[in-house]
Amino acid sequence: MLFMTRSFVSTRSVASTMYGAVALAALSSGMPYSRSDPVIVNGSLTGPIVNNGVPPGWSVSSGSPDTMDENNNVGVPSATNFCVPPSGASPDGGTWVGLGTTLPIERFGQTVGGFEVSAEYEISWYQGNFGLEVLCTVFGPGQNAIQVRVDSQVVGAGTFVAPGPAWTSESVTFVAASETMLIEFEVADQLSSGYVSIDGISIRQVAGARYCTPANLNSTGVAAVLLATGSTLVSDNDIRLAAVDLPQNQFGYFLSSPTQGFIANPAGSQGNFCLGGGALLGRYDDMVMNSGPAGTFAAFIDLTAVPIAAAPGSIAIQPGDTWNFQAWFRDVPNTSNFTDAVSIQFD
Ligand SMILES: [Ca+2]
Ligand SMILES: [Ca+2]
Repeated sequence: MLFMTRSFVSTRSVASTMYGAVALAALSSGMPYSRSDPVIVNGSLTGPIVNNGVPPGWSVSSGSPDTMDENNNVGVPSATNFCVPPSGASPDGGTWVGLGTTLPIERFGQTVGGFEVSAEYEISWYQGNFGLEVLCTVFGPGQNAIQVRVDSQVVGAGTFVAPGPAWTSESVTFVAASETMLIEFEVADQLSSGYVSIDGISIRQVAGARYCTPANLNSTGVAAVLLATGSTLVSDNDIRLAAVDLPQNQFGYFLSSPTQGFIANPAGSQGNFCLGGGALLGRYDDMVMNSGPAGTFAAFIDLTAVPIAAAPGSIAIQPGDTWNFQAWFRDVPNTSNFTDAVSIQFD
């Protein structure tokens, strides 16, 4: 403790101009001299089962959102009257929040600080449309989704799905307008009768620069996108890649390379390959994923072991390195395609 105190004092006394110089250098080079991620409080939505109540850390904005799980629909103890029972808890686990379209519209949220103005962020969550039995029998099942409001403006919605047992992984992106913003969730189609569940909410800063974009259209009629989020500091080892807007239920994997390239329609693919080849081209083919009903797959990648074609088969990213990422996926009928690509300069 004594050492800590003395060390602190002596560091401060070195020269206050040191700090100014370091800060200026960091600013002028665009380096992340500090990283303050926005922090969602209780993104797991953990709380007691309650009809008309949200978990700690969250506030009701409108109507009566409920805290529930697979054994207690709409926050009513022992109620299991779903349209379609959920397969179980979401990948986040535990309780979640259910939102209905009964008026006034059910909406909840929290004020989140720590945004960097003008930076892009991804809000991600798990979504399930398990409904409420009476809505199914009286009104018929309808497709619905969760939509997100940032400072009251709708910034996007998850995949519209009919009542079913599956949780899907969803996300939207937005650019921060201020350091502190109100993040809220509600049902997207408020004119239909519906009851949709949400769990596992997180916010991450978008990393890297997109190139080779937009990708060629896939069978869904849109171009698939690769989204990298997290920290560009190698020491954080916190980069998550998400391939979105893919066809449903198709296999795919990520690709990596320190160089960029361009090959149109390689091996009969409908897409473009935008990485450099050679010994350092890597395929995450030990991490093959399925796009599922939401048409997306995502994973954290290990910056200490990026796959490469050459021996020994993987390499550790170093500060100062630039690496490029893309995703390949199968598509119908009997073809394949690619997302666009992201280039990340690591610090
Ligand atoms: Ca949860
Ligand atoms: Ca309710």
